Amino acid sequence: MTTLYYAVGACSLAPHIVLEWIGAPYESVKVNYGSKELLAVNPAGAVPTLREDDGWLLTQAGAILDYLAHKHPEAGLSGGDSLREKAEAHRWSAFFTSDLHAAFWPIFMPYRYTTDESDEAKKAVAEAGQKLVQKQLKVLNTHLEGREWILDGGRSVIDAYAFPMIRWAIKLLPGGLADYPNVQALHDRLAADQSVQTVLARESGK
Ligand SMILES: N[C@@H](CCC(=O)N[C@@H](CS)C(=O)NCC(=O)O)C(=O)O
Repeated sequence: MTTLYYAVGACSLAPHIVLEWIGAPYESVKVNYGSKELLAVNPAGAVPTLREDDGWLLTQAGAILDYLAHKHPEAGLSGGDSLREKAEAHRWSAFFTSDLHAAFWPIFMPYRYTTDESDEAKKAVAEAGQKLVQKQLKVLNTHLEGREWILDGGRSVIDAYAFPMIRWAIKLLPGGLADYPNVQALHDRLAADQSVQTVLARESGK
């Protein structure tokens, strides 16, 4: 059985949702960052990490999502198979990994971005992160104008990838998603999904 190592509130929520959408049997294992259990499967001590029955391990959210979409073509979550559709899926996967996810790091872990240990310095780093997040949300909001899902091929792993980050934005931005109505609409569409609710309940221990 496929096993997903996840942490509560982390980006691992994305492959967790995708596994639920796919509907094939899987196991999800809750771990703590840097724990012995997690380090045994991912030397970076980070989630998500995926393990297959034969011991094969895969890290990096974008790679895991792409793998799951293509391992289960019957679920129709790849966003399409034409050359350009595949390129668009890679484009948005890279956007979430490198642009939006990375923009949250200074907010979550400001101490990694300054050698100044004062609270003021860390606050300034976090504020810079917020500006960066807003910049990337604007890109996503513009793209979503008139669209139901991020890719032309319909609901895909990329929408699941967006979901944890949109939740972080709601929680961490002073104005929430007020300036990003299309992002809010995508969030609401996903939040209304039964599989998404199942995973959120599991992750929060309900
Ligand atoms: N580039 C990696 C980043 C994974 C990552 O850093 N995940 C966070 C949770 S969202 C984590 O495990 N952080 C723990 C840490 O950095 O120590 C990916 O996209 O999978």
